[in-house]
Amino acid sequence: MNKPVRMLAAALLALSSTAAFAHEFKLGPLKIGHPWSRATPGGAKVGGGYLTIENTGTTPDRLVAVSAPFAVRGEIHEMATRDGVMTMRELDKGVEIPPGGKVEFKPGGYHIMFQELKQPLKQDEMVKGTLTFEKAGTIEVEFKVEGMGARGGSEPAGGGHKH
Ligand SMILES: [Cu+2]
Repeated sequence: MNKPVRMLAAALLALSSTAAFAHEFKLGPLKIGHPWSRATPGGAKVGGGYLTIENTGTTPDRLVAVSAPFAVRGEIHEMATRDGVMTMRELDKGVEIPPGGKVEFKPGGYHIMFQELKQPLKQDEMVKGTLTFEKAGTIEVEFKVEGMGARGGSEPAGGGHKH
């Protein structure tokens, strides 16, 4: 093996061993990156959903609905700090994905909220969910369930909204 190839192999190995299980879905001009969720304690009624949506097209689209077989319903939420207070609200009209733009759903920002879970989400499982866009239509994706503490460090303690 010559040197550059060996370095590449080492880099790939490092990447795969440090999590970075990245999966992607495509729907028309939309690229949906790494949908993930967090493991829930038994009896939990809500779970979160996170992903990125990139619009490689020339017209805006909009994520308008989310559903999953493991929850009674999915909602699109936004968490934001207003006047120093962390608040959350449901976005009835969904989230616009501008042309050439990329929108990130992550803890502390836009997120999907799975309401009335029918089963706990277990770490390392892949769970199915369906995303519906105003123009591009519907796509089934899989959410990778991460550990309970995954990227949750930025959220307020005791706020009662743990996702
Ligand atoms: Cu929420």
